[in-house]
Amino acid sequence: MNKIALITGATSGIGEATAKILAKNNFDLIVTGRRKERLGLLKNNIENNFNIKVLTLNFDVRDQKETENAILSLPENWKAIDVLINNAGLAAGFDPIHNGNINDWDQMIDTNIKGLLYVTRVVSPLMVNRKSGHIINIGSIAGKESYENGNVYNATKHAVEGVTKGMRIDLVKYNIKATSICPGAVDTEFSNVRFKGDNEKAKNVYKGFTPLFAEDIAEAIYFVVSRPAHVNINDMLIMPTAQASATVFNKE
Ligand code: NDP
Ligand code: 8X3
Repeated sequence: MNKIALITGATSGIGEATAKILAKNNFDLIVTGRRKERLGLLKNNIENNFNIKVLTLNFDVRDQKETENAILSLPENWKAIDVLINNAGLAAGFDPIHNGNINDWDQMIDTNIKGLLYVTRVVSPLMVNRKSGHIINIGSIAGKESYENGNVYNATKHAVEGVTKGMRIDLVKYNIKATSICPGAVDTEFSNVRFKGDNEKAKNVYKGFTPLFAEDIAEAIYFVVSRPAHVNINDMLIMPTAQASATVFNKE
């Protein structure tokens, strides 16, 4: 029987690349996100290329009821989720704290912290019942250090670090693994979202050096989920070779 992975934020970037690499390695998938059309395209693409099954769940992780209802609506056999990848997240804005946009703050806190918790609150009891599971939270270099204008995004990713440690402690007695994967700069839609569609600004972020690509992180996630049962990777910090810290780059 195939293992089952639920990936939040599978409509682009790291989540989408992870769906593809797990499909290639015989995981059945539950892929989620707000953009329903993209979920349908991803399902078709994966099912046409790999011999596995894909279910799509279309919900906004910021809505607790919608999140709970969507996951609890899964057919019983799909509730045996082996791997949960809490990937949905974003940065919104890039302002100093005294000019911060409150809506941006709310969106980041509601998605990156509360959304991750809402999903985990529904999926983790299913894992506890089966005394088996693996929760992977996508943190960031932004959760290891703060940088200028990163303030609230930094705070949300520091929270992901904290809660991953807490999950590991609470769930160890149920044989459940918890891992945080913390990338540096990855060229996805992340910066287009942060800069609200200003694609020139977004492109600039990755100019003059080779950033990570979504597939690099997906490969790391597959490595982590494919360790033997007695091995857990607690934390993985993955950087572009040309990025030494949140702000120090070797740019041309
Ligand atoms: P993308 O913007 O390409 O992907 C973000 C994903 O999150 C999308 O699939 C989006 O789906 C989903 N998402 C955002 N908000 C919500 C929401 N409210 N409800 C449901 N899904 C949501 O960026 P990345 O792939 O780069 O980002 C993935 C994760 O990696 C994020 O947590 C990010 O913070 C983290 N990260 C990114 C880095 C980078 O440099 N790119 C570095 C370190 C960490 P949809 O819009 O369809 O809902
Ligand atoms: C995304 C990486 O450095 O842009 O988490 O915050 S960074």
